[in-house]
Amino acid sequence: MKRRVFCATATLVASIGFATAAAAQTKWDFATAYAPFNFHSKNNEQFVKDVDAATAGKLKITPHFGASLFKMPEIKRAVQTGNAQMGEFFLVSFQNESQIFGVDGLPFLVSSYEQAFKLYQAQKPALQKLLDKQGQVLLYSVAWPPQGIYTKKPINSVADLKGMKWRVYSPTTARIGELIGAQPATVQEAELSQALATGVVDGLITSSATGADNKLFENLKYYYNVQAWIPKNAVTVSKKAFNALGKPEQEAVLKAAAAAEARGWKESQEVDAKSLATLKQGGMSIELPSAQLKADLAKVGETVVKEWTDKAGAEGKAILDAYQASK
Ligand code: PCA
Repeated sequence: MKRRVFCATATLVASIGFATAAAAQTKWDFATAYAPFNFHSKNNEQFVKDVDAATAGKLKITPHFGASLFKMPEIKRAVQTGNAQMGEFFLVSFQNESQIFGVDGLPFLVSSYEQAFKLYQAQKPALQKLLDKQGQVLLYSVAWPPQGIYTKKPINSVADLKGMKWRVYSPTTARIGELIGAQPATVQEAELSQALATGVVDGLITSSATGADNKLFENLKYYYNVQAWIPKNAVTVSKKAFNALGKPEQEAVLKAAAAAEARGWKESQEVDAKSLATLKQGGMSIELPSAQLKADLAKVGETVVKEWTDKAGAEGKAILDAYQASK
């Protein structure tokens, strides 16, 4: 009997010792959806290194690239429920949850990175509030390059897009698909090459970067640089995980996040130029839209913006007003 008590105490002492050692180092999983060579992924990797250095290894973040831990549409919820402490997801994909997530997917609202950043500043308070309600802290948000149209055949007007198997990634791109008479099909970026190779889709709107990352020139021949919008990824951390950190570690995370945001926006612009060159090298024709295509797309855009504004109500209007005032 005595011996058993001794054993239990020894185990207890040992496990307390172990717990103290474990508490000295916090480990987070960081779920992301894009390949390790993608510019967002590289930026995230640098963030992880910066946090590691600033906390002297006290906070170890493991990034999981290429949707290896969770698929992109699951990542936000994974952070929300604590299944991953950190995650990166594509904001406009979540527009059905709240219109606030979709503001940077509205056609022709911004025509430069500078304007896209202003729109982000106008969106940010509502975005932070929304994510906070969902148990998350917004760490940083980085823009993809402007979105253009990839096709197999040349297009001169929206009528030429009719019947296309149109890959979509958000409620707005699905709505655009309907308005142009295409057949919308949701495909995640991680499955894009396969969907094109197998003919599930044969046209889409995305960035030069995603075109280059996925070698879209292997299946598609034209890129219309219409610069329709500049959407963003968001990187968030579970509020619970963040609050469990000591003050110095919290500060290190926020400082590294601010640096990641600035670096990411700069890199996005450089990657756009590099990716356009890669597409060209791969044999893709880089085109500017014809006057007709531009006018047709502008009309589709107007419908989409109006529908969004109706749904987004006062909060949406406040974002657009703040943006217009800051322009
Ligand atoms: N690439 C991602 C999101 C936006 C972009 O440029 C995609 O196509 O899914």
